[in-house]
Amino acid sequence: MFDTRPDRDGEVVLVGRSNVGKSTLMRELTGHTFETGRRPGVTREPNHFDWAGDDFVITDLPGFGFMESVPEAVRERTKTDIVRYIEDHADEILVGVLVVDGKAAVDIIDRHSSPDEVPYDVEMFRFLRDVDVPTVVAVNKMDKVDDRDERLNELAERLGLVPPWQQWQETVAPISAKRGNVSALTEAVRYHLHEQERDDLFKHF
Ligand SMILES: Nc1nc2c(ncn2[C@@H]2O[C@H](COP(=O)(O)OP(=O)(O)O)[C@@H](O)[C@H]2O)c(=O)[nH]1
Ligand SMILES: [Mg+2]
Repeated sequence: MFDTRPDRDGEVVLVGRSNVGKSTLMRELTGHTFETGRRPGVTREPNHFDWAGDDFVITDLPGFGFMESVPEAVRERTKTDIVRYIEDHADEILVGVLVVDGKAAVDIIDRHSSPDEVPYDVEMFRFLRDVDVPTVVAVNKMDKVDDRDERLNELAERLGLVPPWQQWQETVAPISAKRGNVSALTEAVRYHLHEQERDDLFKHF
């Protein structure tokens, strides 16, 4: 599994639950159409997109999560594969983009919070930071959210980021991939690229 990665030194990864809009975002960032909204949770291979002559790749990791059609064992294996991929390539990964559904994320996090369970999105956010991958949470589907600031503050708080969310614009990026409104994300990604002296990659964002 996961042996399809092109040999590139710089990488941005998208990670998140199934159906949050990773493939739609990938299309928005690359101009290339990937399969969206079909057989969610079933695709287990990453989608890589790279450019001839550029030492850079964007990777859409397989969706993890809540589809009932996906057996528990497959879900666990997918999660393990994702974690291992990120660990193996942490040195090359310039930015990790955790994509969440802005309408559903807080409810899902709360439903899975208990003394012995850390919700997947929170766990993945902490993991990315633990392995020193600069992380941006792309809060997608904001076109469906009415109480924007309230939702974003709640989400920030669940991630351990003290509200107001506006203090965290390098980390919390409200977007609508489907509507082509991703500028908050591209600005946050550029911030982290700049921090790593990779302004040469701005042309992709
Ligand atoms: N309303 C809305 N729907 C979106 C947005 N982005 C993606 N979707 C829809 O969410 C569904 C899942 O998208 P997809 O990109 O396949 O998600 P993935 O499983 O994370 O790759 C599709 O029906 C998309 O059209 C968005 O910004 N707003
Ligand atoms: Mg997808």
